[in-house]
Amino acid sequence: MITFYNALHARHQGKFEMFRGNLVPCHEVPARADHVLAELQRRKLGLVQDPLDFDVAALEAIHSTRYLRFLESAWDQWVALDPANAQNDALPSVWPTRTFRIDIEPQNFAARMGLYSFDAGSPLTAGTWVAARQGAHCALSAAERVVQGDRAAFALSRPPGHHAGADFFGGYCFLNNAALAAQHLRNAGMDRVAIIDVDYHHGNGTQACFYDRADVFFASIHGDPRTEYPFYLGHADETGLGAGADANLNLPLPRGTGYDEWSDALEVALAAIARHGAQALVVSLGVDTFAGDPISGFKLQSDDYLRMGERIAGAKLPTVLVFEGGYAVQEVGTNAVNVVQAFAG
Ligand code: OKP
Ligand code: ZN
Repeated sequence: MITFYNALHARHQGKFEMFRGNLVPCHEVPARADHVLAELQRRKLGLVQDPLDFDVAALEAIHSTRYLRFLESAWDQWVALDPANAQNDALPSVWPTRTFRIDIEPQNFAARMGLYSFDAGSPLTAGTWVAARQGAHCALSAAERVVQGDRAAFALSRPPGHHAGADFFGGYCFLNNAALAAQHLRNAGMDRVAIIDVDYHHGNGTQACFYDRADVFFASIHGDPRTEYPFYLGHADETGLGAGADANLNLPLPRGTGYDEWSDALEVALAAIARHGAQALVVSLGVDTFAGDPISGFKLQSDDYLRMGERIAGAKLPTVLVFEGGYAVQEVGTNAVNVVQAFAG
């Protein structure tokens, strides 16, 4: 299977995220994607290519124009506040919660950061826009390959995407790569598309993008949001809205879940996707379900990712695999590439 690799990913390199009152080193580091690339090449799993170029309209299919304009210019605005800011990442510190207005874009930069984000764990850096845009182009390129008839394609994009919404970043995510891929498949004439999100964390951004739509089915298997990030979305009773009623399936599982129970949820998700009649599948491929992951709570072993890839391939749908989380840096290559390899058979 072909891989579209974001060779610009390391331009996004956050220093610190907020954790229990301290700034601690980021978990979402460039070495993650480097390890996945090295493992793909070691196993000779097919061509690795740069993505195609897309214009901003391809991103506007999912993201709001004012959010994209903000992301593109945010670093320059941050440095314009004070040249010394160039040494620091930009992190939000104030947010419009309930009762506040979000229709007026504030002139103050910190206030705009808060308007367009939902956590203080996702530093915006000098290269964030360039890296995130190239990562999104990887997802769009992989979707285009599937449109052209490939059985599957892998988008090795970094930073991840599934927490990013139409107009907000958070959870290390800026542009929603999986949502962009799904929308690209729709625009190319596939009437029904499904997304399966196997990252440890609920894909709140992806869910929100398609929550009121019947044409894109979203299924997610994740740590129960009552205890796990992103906390405020991902419960089992979120089944879709309006035309999207019954086109959203959340399968939250408790901390400590291993592959036996996890794979039961996978069966439920794949059965629902088959019932939906999807013509293509997008996989939000996070491997932070691994037992050794430093920020997650499931107990999958490296071999389980082989079974996962084989089983997802068994859905027999043209498939776009999009890299998401996975923070056990030494094992992330093995685990992600196990899925890719087993999928390819
Ligand atoms: C991104 B993806 C850890 C706090 C959690 C956010 C996690 C974002 C995960 N100290 N911070 O892999 O879904
Ligand atoms: Zn995750």
